[in-house]
Amino acid sequence: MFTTIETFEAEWRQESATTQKVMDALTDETLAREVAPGFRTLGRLAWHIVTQIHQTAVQTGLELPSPGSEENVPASARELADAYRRTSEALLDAVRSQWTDAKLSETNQVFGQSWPNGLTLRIIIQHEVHHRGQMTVLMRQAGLRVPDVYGPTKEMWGEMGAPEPAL
Ligand code: NI
Repeated sequence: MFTTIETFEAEWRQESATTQKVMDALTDETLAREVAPGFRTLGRLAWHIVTQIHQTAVQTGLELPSPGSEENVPASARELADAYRRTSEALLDAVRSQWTDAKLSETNQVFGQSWPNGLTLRIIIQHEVHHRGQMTVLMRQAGLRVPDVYGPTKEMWGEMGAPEPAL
């Protein structure tokens, strides 16, 4: 869990910039791509990341604007990516303006569990990273170019003229 706002801010800026690259690579045509029949589409998965930032954070008492309901998935990739940008910035603004480091060790009921606020922030990041990984698989299957997340993509190895690393 986080014990200082400074360490959360550094990690959130890095992870949300990476998630933004993934969101920015979506297209209107690929939003409806399903994981498997009856499972979340690529658009719904992306929107779940956006709405859960807000849904989780407000349970700690943080106040930030809602991006909209989880049921109303935007049909526009641009709209979805913009909503992620606004919501990820709103979370950081809320933490920085409404909390001090001491607040991170206070506990709140989140999804029925007693979590220190610093743990809730950690879980928001892990939840996002988990679904972001699912998104990049679906994006590959949909024929989209996937941005680098924690290292170069297959395309980037080729563009760098370097042999791909052994698996
Ligand atoms: Ni989830």
